[in-house]
Amino acid sequence: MSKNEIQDFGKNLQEIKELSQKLKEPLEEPFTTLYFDKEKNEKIKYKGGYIDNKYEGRGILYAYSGKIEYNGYFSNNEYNGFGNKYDYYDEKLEYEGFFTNGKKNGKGILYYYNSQQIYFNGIFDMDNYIEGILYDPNGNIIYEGIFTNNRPKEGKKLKLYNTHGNLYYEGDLLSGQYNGNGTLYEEDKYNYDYKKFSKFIGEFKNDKFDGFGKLYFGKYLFYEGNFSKNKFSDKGIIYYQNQKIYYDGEFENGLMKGKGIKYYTNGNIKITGTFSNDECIQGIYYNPDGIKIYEGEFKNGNPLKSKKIIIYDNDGDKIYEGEIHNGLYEGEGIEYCPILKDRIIYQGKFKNNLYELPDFDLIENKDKITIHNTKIVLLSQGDIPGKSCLFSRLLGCDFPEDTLATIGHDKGEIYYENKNKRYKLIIFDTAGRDRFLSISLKIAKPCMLALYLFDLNDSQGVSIDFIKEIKDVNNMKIYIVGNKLDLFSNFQKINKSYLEKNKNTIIEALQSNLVDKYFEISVKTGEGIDKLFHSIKYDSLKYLESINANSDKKDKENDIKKRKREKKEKCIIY
Ligand SMILES: Nc1nc2c(ncn2[C@@H]2O[C@H](COP(=O)(O)OP(=O)(O)OP(=O)(O)O)[C@@H](O)[C@H]2O)c(=O)[nH]1
Ligand SMILES: [Mg+2]
Repeated sequence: MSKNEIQDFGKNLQEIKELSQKLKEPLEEPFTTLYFDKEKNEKIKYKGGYIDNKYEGRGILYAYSGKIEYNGYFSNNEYNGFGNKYDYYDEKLEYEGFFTNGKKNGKGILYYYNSQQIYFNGIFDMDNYIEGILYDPNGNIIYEGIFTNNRPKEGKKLKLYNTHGNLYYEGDLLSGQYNGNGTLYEEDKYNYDYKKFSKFIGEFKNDKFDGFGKLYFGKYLFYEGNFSKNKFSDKGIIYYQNQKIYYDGEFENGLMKGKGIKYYTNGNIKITGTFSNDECIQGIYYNPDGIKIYEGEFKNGNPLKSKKIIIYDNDGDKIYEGEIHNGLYEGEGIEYCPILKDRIIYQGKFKNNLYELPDFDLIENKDKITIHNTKIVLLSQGDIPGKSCLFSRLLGCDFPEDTLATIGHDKGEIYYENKNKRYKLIIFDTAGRDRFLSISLKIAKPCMLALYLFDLNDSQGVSIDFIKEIKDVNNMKIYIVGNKLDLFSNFQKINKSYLEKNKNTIIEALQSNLVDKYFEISVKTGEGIDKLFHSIKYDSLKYLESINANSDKKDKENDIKKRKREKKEKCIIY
């Protein structure tokens, strides 16, 4: 139908009302009456013309509720010609007009369900509106003209309602589709990807979200940004329900892809990096307090399964760089000193969080002796930091309830295996009181490693001078070991406030290479002991490897072996 043939819809209305009036007249006799239940003859299903078991001519069709569903003309069992169609539940008028084979076709009027005001007055083509006037629930004209897709063909800022009077779209239309700016409400139940959405405000192209827009779930803003064919695209922001930002970054095909930042609900950054398929594949992870914890490539967004990662401690210093699997150091990696920035403790292969121990051939020296033992000493100065307790624990005993001040020294032996070879570690526990120090340093003479213990809680301070004295004994390796970590809360452990007094001295000792490693342990709870023991084994084996490769050193070791045996001995086999 062309524009200049536009109907006078006022006439349309009048004509239809007159035809409907006629339908109020009683049916002409004779007519057939049909029942829902033939036997009981109770509920009438149909009254009217009935030929060859089909509704034919004028008739009234009833719903099982007893209400009229249709009053009008039939042909071949279907609505054909003029008729009034009602809601089968409460007999509210839905449509009055012409039908063809059960479908609205030709002139007709649709009504709002609740108010029974006119919804649409115009012309239908097999149930589709093609031309006419659309009204709002208050009787105001929304649109007058041609329709496409059952919507006005073209218009700006149109408000469209469903027949229940609910607004479902407010905006621009072109070719009967949402095109331009608009707001779509969930009432439409239109076939969109985001089924849970309650409202979209933004740009449309051919019925799809396309361009900039805001998408709401329930009453909350869920997404604000660009869309392409209904999907998040280019740049956008996803919000938490509390309306804080969850993700701010790039999208492709509805998923996070490209550069982006994820946030915690407290507003702090959680991850910044590169995303793919909604997961961060490369970037930096922060804890909720804003402290950097991981940096690298994340497998399926999981930093704990990564090929290339840097792990940071709470001061933002690197503690590990390399491969990690299920949260454990596994594969090639570098471990850094926790208190001295960029100081490498170990570089090489890791398994189960621990570094791989060296393997080498044990050689007999000229006296037919295979050197497989190393000696270490526990030292402290003045303080009673728990040397004897550590000594007991290393020898496999429980944490002792009571300890006596050590007088003189104790000696213990540990056997352990590595790559099918057996090694012995001899440990000397010494007396820490000042008056015994010169004896203790003599005990240290044959040792390749000294553990300089101090009490993290009640320290008299780590002393550079004492470290130098140890070093002067035989240039041995030194670990500084802070004990009694159990006396601190998690909070204190995170900010390491207990280290303040000694941190600079320890850093100085590490930087000047007087000291090799720094550990924090609790002999009482066992925290850090495995790591310490592993490192002792590693340095012992490295030492043995070097003396096995160097006969001079072997002989020297042999001489040391021949010295007189210490009085007290304890032994453990690992
Ligand atoms: N809370 C706590 N107390 C510990 C820990 N380790 C040792 N202690 C306590 O520290 C005190 C001293 O322990 P020792 O092992 O005798 O100290 P020491 O260094 O051998 O002392 P000397 O032999 O006198 O030089 C004891 O009361 C232990 O119970 C620990 O990890 N945590
Ligand atoms: Mg002791």
